[in-house]
Amino acid sequence: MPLARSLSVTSLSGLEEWDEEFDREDAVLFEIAWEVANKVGGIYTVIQTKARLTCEEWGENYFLVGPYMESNVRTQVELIEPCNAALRRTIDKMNSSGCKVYFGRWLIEGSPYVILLDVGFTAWSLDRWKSELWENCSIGVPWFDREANDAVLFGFLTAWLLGEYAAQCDEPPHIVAHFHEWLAGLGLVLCRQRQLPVATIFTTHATLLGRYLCAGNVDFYNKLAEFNVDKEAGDRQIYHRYCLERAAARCAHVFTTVSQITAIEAEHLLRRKPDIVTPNGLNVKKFSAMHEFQNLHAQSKARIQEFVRGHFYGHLDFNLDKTVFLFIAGRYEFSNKGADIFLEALARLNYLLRVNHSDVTVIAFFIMPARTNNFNVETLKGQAVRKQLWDTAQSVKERFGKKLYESLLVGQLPDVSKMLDKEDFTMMKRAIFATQRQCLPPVCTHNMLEDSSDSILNCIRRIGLFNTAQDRVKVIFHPEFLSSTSPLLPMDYEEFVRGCHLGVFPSYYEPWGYTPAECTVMGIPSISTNLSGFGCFMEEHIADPSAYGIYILDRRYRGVDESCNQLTSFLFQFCQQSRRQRIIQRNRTERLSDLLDWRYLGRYYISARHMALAKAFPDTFIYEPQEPTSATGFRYPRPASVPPSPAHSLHSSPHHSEAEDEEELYDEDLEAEKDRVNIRQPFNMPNRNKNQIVGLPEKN
Ligand code: G6P
Ligand code: 1S3
Repeated sequence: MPLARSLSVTSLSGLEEWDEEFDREDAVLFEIAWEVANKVGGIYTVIQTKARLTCEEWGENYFLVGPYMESNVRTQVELIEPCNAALRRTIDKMNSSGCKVYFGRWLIEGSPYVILLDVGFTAWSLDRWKSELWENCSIGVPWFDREANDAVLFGFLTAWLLGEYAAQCDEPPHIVAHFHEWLAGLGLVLCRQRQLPVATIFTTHATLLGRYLCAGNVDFYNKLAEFNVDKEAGDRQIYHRYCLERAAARCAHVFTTVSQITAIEAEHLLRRKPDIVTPNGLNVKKFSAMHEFQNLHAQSKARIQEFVRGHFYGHLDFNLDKTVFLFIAGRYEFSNKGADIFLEALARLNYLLRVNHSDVTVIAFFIMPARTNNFNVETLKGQAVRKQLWDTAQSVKERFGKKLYESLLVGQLPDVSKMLDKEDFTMMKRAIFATQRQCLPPVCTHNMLEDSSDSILNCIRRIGLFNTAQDRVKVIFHPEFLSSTSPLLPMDYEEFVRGCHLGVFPSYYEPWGYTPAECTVMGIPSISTNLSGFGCFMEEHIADPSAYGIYILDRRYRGVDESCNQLTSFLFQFCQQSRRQRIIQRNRTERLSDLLDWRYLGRYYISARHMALAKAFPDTFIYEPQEPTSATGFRYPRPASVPPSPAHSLHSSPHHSEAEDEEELYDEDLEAEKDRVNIRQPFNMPNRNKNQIVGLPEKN
């Protein structure tokens, strides 16, 4: 029956012509991760967004396996009876042996089946399982590491589940088990050690050592080959976790990671070269109206502007219509996520805008959760003052309207000088007095628990970006994830991103990087780096990324100061764009969405599964590696039209309005749509050295 298909080891090329149908009638797929129905970070997004496509492919034979967390289950999972007899017997057997295993549907797109394992309920087995782990694998897990203890329980339960399921099936099916990240990895190791009939895949989304080393001010990429990995892990007290991760990577039939750059990292730190790179995708929303995303940008921007009106009350001496909103968001890893060089570049941008007498103001948002005890009074007061001004304007308007109406009713034009009376003026003066402020608009929206040692705040203190009137760059640090129920900025993350002009993610350590990818599918330009999986991926597949609003910062060949200058110049260029240029750029950015759609990127997961099946069940599945002769892949060409430069150009008509401008843009964009590259049609590329992995120095 099934197919054979060749793949280069870490290249993304060579899959475009894939059209073979894979017979998976008697195959079952289990996907196992700690973040199934349990949001911790990026892996949740991978699994949640990919579910629809995987369900379409595997139907009733697809099961996600995760930990049972009561609060998550209450809001995200519908518990039901197991969907087939073998699974019912498996779960009954485990439950009657002292486990708590739940079955349900995860209420997300695709409604996949989930099997949830209550690790707390089997904590009584922890010591026994740890001894077994030590005896069989020589991995000792210390009692105080709660996360590692959970990994042990979850691993043993997963292996038990898979073994039991295989035993309960009348006809043994071909089981594929795909494990994500070290927390789920032990299940895989046990499957191999117990010789279960399971094809195993392990995906690492970041290596433990990579994350720790990068956060510690190490010249990571230049020293990759030199690290004494055991010692480094030991020094950081993560040796046992590292052993679990490395064992999973080494035992898997197929080992994958999310980007080429992390593939190299894994090769050095986990001592195994990934068999294939499985980049992260998203569910791309297609609007029936082509420019709906532009309208959404305008609507969301108006809401951010409202917040800014309140936040800067008393200091609104800048033109909001000429204000550009930048943002950085994500896990609070100050230098790994590049918040350090973003702040430094903002200080330099502030200087450049001032000396060039620019009329543009920049507001940079930092959305990174830290320990706080709620919003601060000054920030809340800002929104209250704004509301009061709004209410005053509304009541004066109402009284004005009433007088106007009465005057028209008696057939007279109103005497405008009498339309506002003393009471109205008093009310307005009182409202204006309320906007007087003795302090500067706050840099931080919350009371920070570790204010004096906070990295972002300390950096702001050092570079002096305090939101003064002279500053052309203002900073707002919101140390909490956004929520539509917030009394301060009631917007969810997606709405907020849509309303901004540019996402800035100058990461030093970023295996993939969902934040710039999310910007792209919403048509918002972004800055990423050639040390992030996303940045390298875009660099590889787009001829001129910056023309599409994908700015890729060089953090690989330049020193920190030079990278910072490059970032400053990206930001300064961006600030010089006219509205028309920004609209065109957004159209181009959004055109790249297809590239990040699971409908396309899901193929790499399919390949990984086929490879694993062929390795685990060689009598039934064949995998014939072929050496690729030429690198065929897709590549977005430069945009057909030259970059627009209407900022200084003159219109033939003196009354040419902005609305007319926009209509033209949309016409131009329709034309540009014809250039859209169909990524399913291979686009010829020049030959490329397959072993050269984009994102890292070539080996001598
Ligand atoms: C979208 C809207 C336009 C609006 C523009 C503002 O394109 O459709 O109506 O003028 O956004 O763009 P800007 O880059 O200035 O926020
Ligand atoms: C990891 O999450 P992180 O933000 O800690 O996994 C994500 C999903 O693969 C990835 O996008 C990110 O770069 C990694 O770092």
